Amino acid sequence: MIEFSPWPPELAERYRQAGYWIDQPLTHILDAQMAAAPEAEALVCGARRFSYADLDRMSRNLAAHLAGQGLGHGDTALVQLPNVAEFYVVFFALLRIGVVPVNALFSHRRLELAAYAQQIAPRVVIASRRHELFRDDAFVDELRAGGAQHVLLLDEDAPALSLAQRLARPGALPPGAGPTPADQVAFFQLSGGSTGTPKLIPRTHNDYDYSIRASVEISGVTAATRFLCALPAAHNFTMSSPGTLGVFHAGGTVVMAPSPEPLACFQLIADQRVTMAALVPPAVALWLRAVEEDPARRAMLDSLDLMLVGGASFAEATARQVPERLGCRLQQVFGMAEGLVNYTRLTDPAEVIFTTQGRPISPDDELRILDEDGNPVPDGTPGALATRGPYTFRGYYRSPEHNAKAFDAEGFYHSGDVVVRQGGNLRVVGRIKDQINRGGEKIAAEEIENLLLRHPDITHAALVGVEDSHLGEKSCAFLVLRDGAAKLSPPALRRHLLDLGIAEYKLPDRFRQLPELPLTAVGKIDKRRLRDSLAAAAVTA
Ligand code: OOB
Repeated sequence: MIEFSPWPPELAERYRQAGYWIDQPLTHILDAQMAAAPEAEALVCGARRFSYADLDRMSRNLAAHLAGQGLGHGDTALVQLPNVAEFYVVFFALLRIGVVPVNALFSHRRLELAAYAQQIAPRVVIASRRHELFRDDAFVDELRAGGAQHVLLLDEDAPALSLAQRLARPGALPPGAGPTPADQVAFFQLSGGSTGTPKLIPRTHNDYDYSIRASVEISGVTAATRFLCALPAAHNFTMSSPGTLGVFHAGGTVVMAPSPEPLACFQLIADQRVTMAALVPPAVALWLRAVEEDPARRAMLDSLDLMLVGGASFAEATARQVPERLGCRLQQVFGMAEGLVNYTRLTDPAEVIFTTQGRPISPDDELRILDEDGNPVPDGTPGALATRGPYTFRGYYRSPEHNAKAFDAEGFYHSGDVVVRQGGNLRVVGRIKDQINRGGEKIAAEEIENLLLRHPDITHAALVGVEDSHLGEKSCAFLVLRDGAAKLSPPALRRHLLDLGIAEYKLPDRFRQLPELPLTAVGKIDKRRLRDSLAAAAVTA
């Protein structure tokens, strides 16, 4: 079994009593559709269409192959696939035999994948030759040296390595193969992070399944829903809020889009009669602009009924434009891979939908909004969010030190968000975690600072967020160089970071070199002053 921090027995008991945890593995999502409507359309991916029966058959073929190789409970997999149907085939195949995957984002590069591999020691690797890391066999060989025995690749010709061949070759599951128990880890979600290394979030079948079922209700997903999967498939928003798994749960159809780029998405919406989409705020802005540029495009969005927006702060003025310009309803989502998800409800008054990020999924989501001394603040006053509940995790994988800081004695997870509660709804108004939210993509400042410090000429580094009209926030790295070192150019600094293998979205947008970094009274780097200096420079510029 994969270790994780369990809920205390009395809470587990309560979540079962209340009907949240129903002790079914996530594979039940597929089994239920196989019983109800196997020929219904599950997925559209480019020119390919997959029924639930196709999805089930291919995932069983792969599961049978892997189980036949001796893989099962206690094993892990590192998966990196783009937005393609195979993402779900692989996910269900691994769940089917109790192999626990980490689904890396397709934008992740060597550093992120190596960090995940180091933490889970995967026996299985499933990736795509279209990704630069897998274009040749160097990284695969490294993973093999670390214990990965089974490698399957998409867009690969060699039969031994070809994922496509494995999905097509019929196989039967050996007796005894099955998912992990529902109260155990099903897979790992990825944390946006605020620490030096990317952290993993164990999610159990029970907790994840509940968040999916409840989200399906809240967003009104049905078998008639046709959902556009345009954000990265592996992200928690895309997977479960209510996301692709929510759509499968309801028997609807997922339409894969390679990215949220508006014109390609509009065409898919028109061709595939998409009814529901999920976007981060900068993508919404691009969609609005595309309609503004050519109002005739609005007709392409005819079938679109509901747009979910989350992942980063969504300006009220932009929110108000969604129904007007895109012709669909809006639902705001404030969630986290760690668990807690808040939604505005479809029946809420317009003011609530435009000006808040909604309220939690569950009556048993316990929220505390705390001042600097850890005391609850009154409604209407900003405070730090802490939460526990039936689908909020209880600890990062193998990270006792960080867990000691992220959780309090009562098991509340401190998300690092600053929120205001008003009339039962939350507004996200700030952040105390050392993270930059670059249009929904999260950057842990410490991770980038550590990598900058690996440059021989850099002695101090601090990464801070800078306001940005499109992305909400961009990143700026403040650097102090070794005495006598020549100034470093931004391209050279980016090259240094890329050579270390980070995802491109984590590259600082700006660099500033200073003789020294300002310190607080206790001698920590004063990031507030750094941020203020940028804001002041923007005003005078
Ligand atoms: C979602 O998940 P993550 O894990 O990438 O990021 C979580 C963090 C939150 O702690 C918060 O800082 C920020 O992203 N965030 C928002 C937000 N939604 C997320 N900040 C302001 N307004 C919002 N609406 O981002 C995620 C997971 C599930 C559903 C939706 C988003």
